[in-house]
Amino acid sequence: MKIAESDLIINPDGSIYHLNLLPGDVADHVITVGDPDRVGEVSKYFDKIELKKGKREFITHTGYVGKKRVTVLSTGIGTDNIDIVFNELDALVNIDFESREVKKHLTSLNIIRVGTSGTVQPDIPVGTILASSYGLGMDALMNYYYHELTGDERSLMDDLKAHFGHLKNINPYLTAANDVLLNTIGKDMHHGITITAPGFYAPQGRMVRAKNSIPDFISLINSFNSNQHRITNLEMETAGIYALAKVLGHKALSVNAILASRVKFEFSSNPDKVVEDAIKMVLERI
Ligand code: R1P
Repeated sequence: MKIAESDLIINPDGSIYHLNLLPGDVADHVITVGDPDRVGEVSKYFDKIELKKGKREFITHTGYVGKKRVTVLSTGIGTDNIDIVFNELDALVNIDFESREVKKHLTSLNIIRVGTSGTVQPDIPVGTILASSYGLGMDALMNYYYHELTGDERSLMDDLKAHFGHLKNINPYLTAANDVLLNTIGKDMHHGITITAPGFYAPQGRMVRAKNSIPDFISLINSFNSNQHRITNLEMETAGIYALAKVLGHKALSVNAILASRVKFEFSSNPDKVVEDAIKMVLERI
């Protein structure tokens, strides 16, 4: 079936609407980062850079790490941006832009987020590199997609719903990391459930001046425990990445550089070094 011009917008030069990329510009291994300035911090380790493109907050560099072709792309902040990036990345590899039809042979990308995050557990220090075993979305993105849970996800979700059930206006969604990526790239890292929040301040339990509607949010989060699964950290993209990757048939892993401890009230004295450690670890293992 032909996809309408209004549903899949292709620019006059044949590139996809927001990412400004042509089919062929994207490698099978994609690293996503929130901050556009972090794209160069990743690609400086490439042995060869093949292309640099961008539009708005979506900056892309594609090149080679050894013989492996890798794309690094900035998403900006939040799952609203993840909606755009994941649908457009998928279209670039799985839709024929000439016929506007889905290709017969689909490509499954390996997508690794390298982002920053705050821990909610006292035994996870600032400076830790943590791989998200699950993404728990407190945002609304997956209310708009058909999203089925596996057996494991369903039983964990039942316990999470019991724990967070009193938050009537929030409809959380849960997706597991890709197992293979978790056990290769995420090997030897801390693992845990990552909460994806729809904001940075009250949605992550911070209070500056406006009053929070959910009291003791961090205690509510870090007291959850179900069969050794606990919530380890907070950020703003992982759950959307895991859920949309699954819906679209891609593999995803979120690697978090822990810059803040929300229980020890600390922030890293050298955040760039923590992020650099995470970047190097991912590039060595990709
Ligand atoms: C908030 O400061 C931003 O930092 C984290 C959050 O997920 C959010 O995007 O990740 P990045 O450092 O990858 O942007």
